[in-house]
Amino acid sequence: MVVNLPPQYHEKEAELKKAKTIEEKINILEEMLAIMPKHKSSEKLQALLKSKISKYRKMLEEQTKTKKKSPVPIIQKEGAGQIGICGPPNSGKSTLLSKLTKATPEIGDYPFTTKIPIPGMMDYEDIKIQLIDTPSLSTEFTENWVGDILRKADSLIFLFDISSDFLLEELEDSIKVLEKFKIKIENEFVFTKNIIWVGNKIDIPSAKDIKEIFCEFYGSKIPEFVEISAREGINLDILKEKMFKSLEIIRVYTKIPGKPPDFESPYTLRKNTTVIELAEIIHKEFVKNFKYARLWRDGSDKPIIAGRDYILQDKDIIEIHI
Ligand SMILES: Nc1nc2c(ncn2[C@@H]2O[C@H](COP(=O)(O)OP(=O)(O)OP(=O)(O)O)[C@@H](O)[C@H]2O)c(=O)[nH]1
Ligand SMILES: [Mg+2]
Repeated sequence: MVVNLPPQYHEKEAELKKAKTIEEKINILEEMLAIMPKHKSSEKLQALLKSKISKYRKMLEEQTKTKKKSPVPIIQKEGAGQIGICGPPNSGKSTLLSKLTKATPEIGDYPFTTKIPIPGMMDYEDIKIQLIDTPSLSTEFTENWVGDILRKADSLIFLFDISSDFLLEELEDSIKVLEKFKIKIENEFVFTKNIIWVGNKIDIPSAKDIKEIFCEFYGSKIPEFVEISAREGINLDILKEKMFKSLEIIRVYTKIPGKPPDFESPYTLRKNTTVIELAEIIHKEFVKNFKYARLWRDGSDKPIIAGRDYILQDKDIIEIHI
């Protein structure tokens, strides 16, 4: 039997195809059911819609159940600093983690491949930096624990796909999530953490044109961004250096008088740490009986005589005298 359906029904049908969430699908199906003429000829179609609605309701129930059950993942900090990798879906976050560490995250050419945070340790010269790959940022799907992980990290990489035709939408949507997570200040392009902006997939030819559009919209807001190809390994050394700088830490090597410096295990300290603060970390005795420190800087073989409040710099070699 032919069912005479009003034009609004077909419009809803088209909407249904585009609907992303289960909730949206249920709403549209209910509207379709309401629009449909209620007579004998449409009984079969009505039943079909009803069964679809009940199927989606079940899926929704399951989803809420698993959401409630899944514990919030916690990642213990390791190494000299922790950097969270975040960004829009499919931008290459897991690929980047796999290139910079020994971790083997799942990589897929579809969005939302990563469901749980994956840590990995990256070698940077003589220290190790912990990276965490996270599920992508989307206003619809990202769970709140992703925000916890990103807030706790020492700094962040925001990785976007600079060859994507939907780049501006993707950026806007992900940045909205950072706002919800209180990592971005509301209505301002200001962030509560050090963020390294990274455009990935520059090996794809379309990246050139899309970069122009990106610069037009974001150029004044993000004056500096690194262009890389995670897959082809382009500019990863530049990125690694930026990652180290984003942590705002320094390495200091200690030395016992008359012996060579210990280059094996540097102390990693906050920028602007003083000689006496380091002495405190090494041993209380050094603080109590501190006289002076001999300090070698920038590869010079002439030591500087440094007092308690002398500010240390990256790669200083220090000998504390008591
Ligand atoms: N051409 C090119 N493709 C890349 C590059 N980096 C990643 N890809 C591809 O992009 C797709 C997505 O990569 P993933 O590393 O899974 O991306 P993701 O950001 O972790 O994705 P989700 O976890 O789903 O959000 C895969 O097909 C990768 O092979 C790159 O530098 N160049
Ligand atoms: Mg991933």
